[in-house]
Amino acid sequence: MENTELLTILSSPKRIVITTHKNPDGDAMGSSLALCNYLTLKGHNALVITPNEYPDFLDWLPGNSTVKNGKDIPQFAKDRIAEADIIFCLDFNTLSRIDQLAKPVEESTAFKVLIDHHQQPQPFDFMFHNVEASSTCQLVFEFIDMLGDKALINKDIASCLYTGIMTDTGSFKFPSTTAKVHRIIADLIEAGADNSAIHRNVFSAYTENRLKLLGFCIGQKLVVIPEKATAYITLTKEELAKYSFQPGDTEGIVNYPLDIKGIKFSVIFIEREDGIKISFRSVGTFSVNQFSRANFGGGGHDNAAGGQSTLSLQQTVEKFVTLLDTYAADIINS
Ligand SMILES: [Mn+2]
Repeated sequence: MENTELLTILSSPKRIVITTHKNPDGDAMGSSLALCNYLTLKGHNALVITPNEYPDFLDWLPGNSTVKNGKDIPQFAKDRIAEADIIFCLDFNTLSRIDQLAKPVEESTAFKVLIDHHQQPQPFDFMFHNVEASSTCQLVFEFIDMLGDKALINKDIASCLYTGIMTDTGSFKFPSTTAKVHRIIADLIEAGADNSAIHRNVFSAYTENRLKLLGFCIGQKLVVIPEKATAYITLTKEELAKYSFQPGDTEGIVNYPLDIKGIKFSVIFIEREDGIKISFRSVGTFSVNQFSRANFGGGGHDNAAGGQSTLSLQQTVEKFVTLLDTYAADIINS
């Protein structure tokens, strides 16, 4: 569909639901709240509904207090989705990523818009999609710009967008951090985003337990396989409980093994009630998106992907270590 048709749809006040992936991260919440703030400014009745809770270090985001957690109030979420004119799906590529919200979204007759940068998205009524984009927040910036409303990006919207670009680029160091990304960031700072405060809000907001959990992972749970340029960490339910695990506490831990010289592939396996949650990271050409799709029912980006396993933690790790024999050459040459 053409942009002009979307412009027509958005030209009168609409009931809008914005949703994002399970276990929302900085890009998921930053993009959702930026878009919500923008659509509200434009006179729409917009609401962000998440599939579940998200970490405390995102609580300061402008508009946070209006967000509804669909897990806490399932009937409300279903009703709002059912009566929506437009549903925006942000930072995910397939409805299975929004858990129990998938069915109501699928059944809704609303006009459905995808704004996302993950690979191989399913079809939507309107797709603003680019796998080259650093983040969904970058795409929301470009989406607002495309609608001719860049001048409406105020401090609140800019702060949300800055947050997601910052977190999805590893603080502006991943290869996706192009000159264009820096120009957008410059625009966001000019629009009022307090970059220094945002970094502290997000990255210097650890609880004592979270910092100690990180220390435990690196000090006692890190397994390094130098001949395969790989390192991994495992966490059991008991270990998480010992450090009073809160959502978000394990976020980013998977990146640390890549700080070891020569390590190109890093994985964390986390035991949850509903199975093993896995995060993959790589540097260079080794695609963890393909690795996860082929072996662990997940996917994402070339250098950052998620996955899962219904085997036990030990069996999952054994499967992984066996697979390394097949992939070692690709990892080492990455
Ligand atoms: Mn993202």
